[in-house]
Amino acid sequence: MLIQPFNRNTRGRDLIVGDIHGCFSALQAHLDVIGFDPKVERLFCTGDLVDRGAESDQAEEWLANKPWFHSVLGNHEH
Ligand SMILES: [Mn+2]
Repeated sequence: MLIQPFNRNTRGRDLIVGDIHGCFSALQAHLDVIGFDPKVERLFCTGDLVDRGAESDQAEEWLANKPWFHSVLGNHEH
Protein backbone atom coordinates (compact mmCIF):
# COMPACT_ATOMS: atom_id res chain seq x y z
CA MET A 1 0.00 0.00 0.00
CA LEU A 2 1.54 3.31 -1.01
CA ILE A 3 -0.57 5.51 1.25
CA GLN A 4 -2.13 4.24 4.48
CA PRO A 5 -4.44 6.63 6.32
CA PHE A 6 -4.72 6.53 10.11
CA ASN A 7 -7.42 7.89 12.32
CA ARG A 8 -6.43 10.35 14.99
CA ASN A 9 -5.27 8.60 18.15
CA THR A 10 -7.46 10.00 20.91
CA ARG A 11 -6.43 7.43 23.53
CA GLY A 12 -2.65 7.70 23.68
CA ARG A 13 0.54 9.03 22.17
CA ASP A 14 1.69 8.61 18.62
CA LEU A 15 5.46 8.38 18.56
CA ILE A 16 7.90 8.57 15.68
CA VAL A 17 11.26 6.85 15.38
CA GLY A 18 13.74 6.56 12.55
CA ASP A 19 16.69 4.41 11.60
CA ILE A 20 16.21 1.45 13.93
CA HIS A 21 18.80 -0.38 11.82
CA GLY A 22 18.38 -3.76 13.45
CA CYS A 23 18.50 -2.51 17.06
CA PHE A 24 15.10 -3.74 18.18
CA SER A 25 16.20 -4.64 21.73
CA ALA A 26 17.45 -1.07 22.23
CA LEU A 27 14.22 0.27 20.78
CA GLN A 28 12.17 -1.87 23.16
CA ALA A 29 14.31 -0.74 26.09
CA HIS A 30 13.60 2.90 25.21
CA LEU A 31 9.90 2.17 24.82
CA ASP A 32 9.95 0.62 28.29
CA VAL A 33 11.70 3.69 29.74
CA ILE A 34 9.02 6.05 28.42
CA GLY A 35 6.21 3.73 29.47
CA PHE A 36 4.98 2.99 25.98
CA ASP A 37 1.53 1.41 26.15
CA PRO A 38 0.90 -0.80 23.09
CA LYS A 39 -2.80 -1.02 23.94
CA VAL A 40 -3.42 2.65 23.15
CA GLU A 41 -0.26 4.07 21.62
CA ARG A 42 1.36 3.75 18.23
CA LEU A 43 4.92 3.89 16.96
CA PHE A 44 5.61 5.09 13.44
CA CYS A 45 9.00 4.49 11.89
CA THR A 46 10.47 6.60 9.12
CA GLY A 47 12.19 3.57 7.64
CA ASP A 48 15.54 1.80 7.77
CA LEU A 49 14.52 -1.04 10.03
CA VAL A 50 17.38 -3.24 8.83
CA ASP A 51 21.14 -3.27 8.26
CA ARG A 52 24.03 -2.41 10.59
CA GLY A 53 22.52 -3.81 13.84
CA ALA A 54 22.49 -7.50 14.73
CA GLU A 55 18.69 -7.86 14.94
CA SER A 56 17.63 -6.97 11.40
CA ASP A 57 15.90 -10.34 11.18
CA GLN A 58 13.33 -9.08 13.70
CA ALA A 59 11.96 -6.42 11.33
CA GLU A 60 9.40 -8.73 9.74
CA GLU A 61 8.29 -10.01 13.14
CA TRP A 62 7.73 -6.48 14.43
CA LEU A 63 5.76 -5.50 11.34
CA ALA A 64 3.68 -8.69 11.33
CA ASN A 65 2.98 -9.11 15.05
CA LYS A 66 2.88 -5.64 16.55
CA PRO A 67 -0.27 -3.92 15.27
CA TRP A 68 0.83 -0.65 16.91
CA PHE A 69 4.08 -0.56 14.88
CA HIS A 70 4.06 0.98 11.42
CA SER A 71 6.83 1.89 9.04
CA VAL A 72 7.42 3.42 5.68
CA LEU A 73 9.88 1.75 3.33
CA GLY A 74 13.41 2.98 3.93
CA ASN A 75 16.23 2.86 1.44
CA HIS A 76 17.83 0.01 3.39
CA GLU A 77 14.68 -2.14 3.05
CA HIS A 78 14.40 -1.21 -0.60
MN1 LIG B 1 19.43 5.12 7.95
